[in-house]
Amino acid sequence: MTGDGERAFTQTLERDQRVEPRDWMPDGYRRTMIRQIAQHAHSEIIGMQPEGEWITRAPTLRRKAILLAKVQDEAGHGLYLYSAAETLGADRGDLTRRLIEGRQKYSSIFNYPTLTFADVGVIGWLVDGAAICNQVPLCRSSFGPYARAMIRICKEESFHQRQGYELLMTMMTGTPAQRETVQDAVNRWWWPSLMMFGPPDADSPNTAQSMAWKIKRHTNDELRQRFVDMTVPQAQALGVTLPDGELAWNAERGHYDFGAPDWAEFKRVLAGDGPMNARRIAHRRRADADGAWVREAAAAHAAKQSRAAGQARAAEGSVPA
Ligand code: BYC
Repeated sequence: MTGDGERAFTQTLERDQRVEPRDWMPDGYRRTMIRQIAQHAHSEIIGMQPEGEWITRAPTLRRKAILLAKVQDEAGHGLYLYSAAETLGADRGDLTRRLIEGRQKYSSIFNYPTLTFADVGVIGWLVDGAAICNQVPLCRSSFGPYARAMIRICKEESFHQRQGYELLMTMMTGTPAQRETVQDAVNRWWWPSLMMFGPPDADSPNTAQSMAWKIKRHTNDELRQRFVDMTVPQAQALGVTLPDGELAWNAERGHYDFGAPDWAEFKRVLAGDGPMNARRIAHRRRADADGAWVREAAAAHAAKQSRAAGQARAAEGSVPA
């Protein structure tokens, strides 16, 4: 049976079709998919915090409405992704426990503080821009529920990126102080945005296998390069400087050359020692505890409904013909 399943799995990948939850799959494939989808879901949920802090301080009603919609979208993304992980047999409560106990990761980018409203614009432009670069190829990822979730997520991320860029454009046509605020935010978020793509290929333990399984379609370095190439002209149009002295067009390669992020900092952030790690996890832990009664009530209601449905079925069955 495993032999047939394995052959079918290999054929699915060769034909560039999707692996579905009930199909046979290697244990390692299932584990990798649960790991990546869970980390992705956690990132969406934790990722609500940095911008969420600005909802009550948005400068106009229009900006507040946009920001509220964006942060709600991130919650939705987290929920589709937890559902996708559940199709592989993962338990949502267990995944949340692993997150709040520091046993599962979320994106390094959300461990930096949002100091001004310009950070909201820069997160939309750079962070959502990086997320789009990374996630558009994931729409062709080999695991069906993940690939399909990604299609909708990418559509929403495009709106997020546009709203960020539009906010920055507005600030850049404002006062000198507003322009400085934008530049300061760009300086702080540029390098962490490049780190979102993961470690350099030579230090990425999962890339080779994930590419062979067609979970990942490009390596971390390929996507990082794509992001830099896409972003430089946007920075020029905006009138901001990207804080990298080594950034230069390389005509021979047909790409921008750029400097190396501080990988020691990346490792520190992943190990839990970034500027905001402790706050992000403490907040998530509090939200989980505050929501416990809602989950208990929903579970009790579902149990009651299913008991009532069972009794109705039994009563129907006992009616003489
Ligand atoms: N941060 O072998 P590698 C959003 C981990 S949210 C933390 O290259 P892989 C948004 C990696 O997981 C969108 N950890 O791994 C939300 C692995 O961990 P393990 C977030 C990182 O998986 C709100 C280890 O390091 N996007 O858009 O082949 C507001 C070795 O790395 C990071 C996703 O989650 C990192 N930056 O490739 C605004 C995308 N990088 O094995 C916006 C989905 C690496 O120790 N994920 N690690 O458990 C992926 O595409 C891939 O998992 C990665 C890493 C490219 C991130």
